[in-house]
Amino acid sequence: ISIFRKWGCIAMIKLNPYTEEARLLLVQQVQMQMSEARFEHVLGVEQSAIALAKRYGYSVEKASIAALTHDYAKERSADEFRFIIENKGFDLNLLRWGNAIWHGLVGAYFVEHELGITDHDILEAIRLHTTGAPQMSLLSKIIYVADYIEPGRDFPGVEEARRLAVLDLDQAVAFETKQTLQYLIGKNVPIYPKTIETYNQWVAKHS
Ligand code: DGI
Ligand code: FE
Ligand code: FE
Repeated sequence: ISIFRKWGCIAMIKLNPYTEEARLLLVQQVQMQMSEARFEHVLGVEQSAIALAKRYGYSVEKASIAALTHDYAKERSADEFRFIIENKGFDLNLLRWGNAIWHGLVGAYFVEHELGITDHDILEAIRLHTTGAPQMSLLSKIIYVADYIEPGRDFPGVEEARRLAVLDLDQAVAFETKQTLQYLIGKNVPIYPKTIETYNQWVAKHS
């Protein structure tokens, strides 16, 4: 299975039209890239993202594709990420960070080049799903929030995040940003500058 996951069967899939069959092929490609537990998380994010897309009037299909691919690269090796950063035009400062920051920002590169997904909104949503950003498209907000509130998540604050998500997506983005930053500071880990920019835009009160 590990050899299969590593070398096998990565295929560019035709997602337009996004039929039930096309979705299932994408689901297979994603499943091959990750553990069972992470795959369950991804399906949960898809469920939440579709609900939010319906709630806020966004394409259910694009929400599904972005959700299914948001953690596509999460189990890639550090060496693989480093290779892409060094050779495919990424900011070399990224080398000082790790999987938490790479799997979305650089992970979108794998999604584009291995799965053939070129939709800019989808790729942006993947890139921003961990850190957020001061400016986010509707899809980026949907994926950022869905990742946090999917049914499998269970941590203090998740109920409040779910409540806000149906009420006001921007408030959900702000709540999640504050919670995540507090959590990271509690662990004494370095904060990626974009995470702070997100906080300044969505949470901080400017006088
Ligand atoms: O990939 P998931 O686990 O579904 O969720 P995620 O992509 O939102 O977050 C992945 C990890 O990244 C999570 O443990 C929180 C962490 N993270 C988010 N922002 C930052 C961060 N870690 C560091 N060091 N710095 C950040 O700014
Ligand atoms: Fe992630
Ligand atoms: Fe995720």
